[in-house]
Amino acid sequence: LALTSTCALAATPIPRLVQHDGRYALLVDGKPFTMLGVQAHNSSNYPGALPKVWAAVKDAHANTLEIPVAWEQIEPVEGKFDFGYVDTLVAEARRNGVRLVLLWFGTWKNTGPAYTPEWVKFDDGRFPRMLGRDGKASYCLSPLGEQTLAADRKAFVALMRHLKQIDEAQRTVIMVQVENEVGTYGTVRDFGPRGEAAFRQPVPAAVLARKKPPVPGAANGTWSEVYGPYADEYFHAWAVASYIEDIAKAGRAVYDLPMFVNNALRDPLEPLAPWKGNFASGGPTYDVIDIYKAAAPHIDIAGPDLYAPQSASVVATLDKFQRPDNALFVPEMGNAAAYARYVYRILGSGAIGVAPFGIDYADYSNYPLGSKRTDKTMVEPFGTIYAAFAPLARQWGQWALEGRTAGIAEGDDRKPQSRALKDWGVTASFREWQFGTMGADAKEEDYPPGTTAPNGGAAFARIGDDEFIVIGQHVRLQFWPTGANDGKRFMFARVEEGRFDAQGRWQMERNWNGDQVDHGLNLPTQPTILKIRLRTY
Ligand code: N0T
Repeated sequence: LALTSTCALAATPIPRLVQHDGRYALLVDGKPFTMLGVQAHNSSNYPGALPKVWAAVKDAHANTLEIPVAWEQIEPVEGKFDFGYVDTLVAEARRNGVRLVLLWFGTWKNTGPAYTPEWVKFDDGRFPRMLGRDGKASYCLSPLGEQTLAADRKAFVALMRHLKQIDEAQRTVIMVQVENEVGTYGTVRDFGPRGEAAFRQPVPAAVLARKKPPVPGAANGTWSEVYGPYADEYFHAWAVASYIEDIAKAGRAVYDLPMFVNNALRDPLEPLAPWKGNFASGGPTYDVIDIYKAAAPHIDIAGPDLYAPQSASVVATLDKFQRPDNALFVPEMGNAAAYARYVYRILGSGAIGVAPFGIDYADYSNYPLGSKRTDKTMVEPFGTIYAAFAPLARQWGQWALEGRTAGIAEGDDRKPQSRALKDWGVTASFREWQFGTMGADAKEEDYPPGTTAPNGGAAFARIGDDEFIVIGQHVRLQFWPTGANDGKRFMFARVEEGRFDAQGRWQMERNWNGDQVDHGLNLPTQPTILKIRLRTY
């Protein structure tokens, strides 16, 4: 018996990120896994708070819960660790049939030290704060504090060691976020003695090799010589990323789970300019992803937290964070209904996962960042979409890795959008009735109900040369021949509506024809799944 269980243990592969031609999949139990995630509220990381979390996870049809583990709760007294909450969390996640992404709230949570233990928070001598340019102390712990780093690393390693002990056989925990929305508000870097000394050092070769200066500078030398007006921010990004690297590396040496950082964004649409107080300096903003890659090779992904709902901003951010060297992963986005349509865009783009934030029935509303609501009606816009994707979570991850997917979310301009899916194009249009075409002179009251705010979207998977799976809502789709099919005549061979069963097998419910295809494929309010086959003749 002992032998059997040892074998079973060794046979559960550890989660890992794989890459193929610049596209990614998160492997869980050795197979691609699309994370249909939700994140709990910040203060729900206690056993007594979990029932209200699981209820929302269930309504969301999520397969993964992201939830904090706070340094203050695992090491309230220095050197004495308490993993009671972690044990409860992991056991309950298994009972609820979901995976976990743990968020390490250590030295920095939204840049601040609030989740450090009291023995850290109030000992400025041992755990120094940064100094601003004016010499005044910042609220933010310095990334150059050696004792802070050693203490955080020690606690994180203890957590990873404990996870290995309790979870190696089951792999309920699939990823770990190291710190939360790091960087610093109010000062661009640490101007204390350590900061000044480090700032005068030459830029490390690994950084030089990856990060080109936005304005011409010296090929090597000090931060100022190479990066000119960007030197302070880039130096701080390097200091914070190096600190995180040290923690992640030590943690992975003990238990090698994929690890990531999340970012409170800078505006992706305004022209790049040196820091002027408008975002957290030193965080993994899009312009310093190269510095994070150079300084923190044990961090797999820098992910954007989407809290600006404007479609132009969301699209620009997704484009900046999805790179051949950076898997697309959205660790947080607002839980307001306006964000739900972005799930199609994000998963269609081949992201490894996404998680609306604050999906939790604790009586706390995230408005105006998120929804005004705190009940089922807050969860539902995400839950209906996740329910459609859920049986496909494995298959979708495989299709994404193979580059077979695409996604569209209705824009704030309500205009049609097109995508090329190899030899077929598809155009999505919005606010259309299911039959016929609206006149150009349509007034607001002429539009279909439920379309006052943008909420349409569709995700596509090209499962054969002429065959597609589409999941979508509030959208009209029109296919057209392109590439090798360019100029050919074509018809639908088959437009099946149905669903995937729990084993991921297609269950056809009806075949769309006649009115249901003559005016485009009109996906209704509820997320709908089609299996489409086109043919040329
Ligand atoms: C997020 C969450 C939580 C355009 C806010 C968002 C979470 C943290 N921070 O509920 O605190 O732990 O990661 C920052 C949003 C910045 C405002 C952007 C407005």
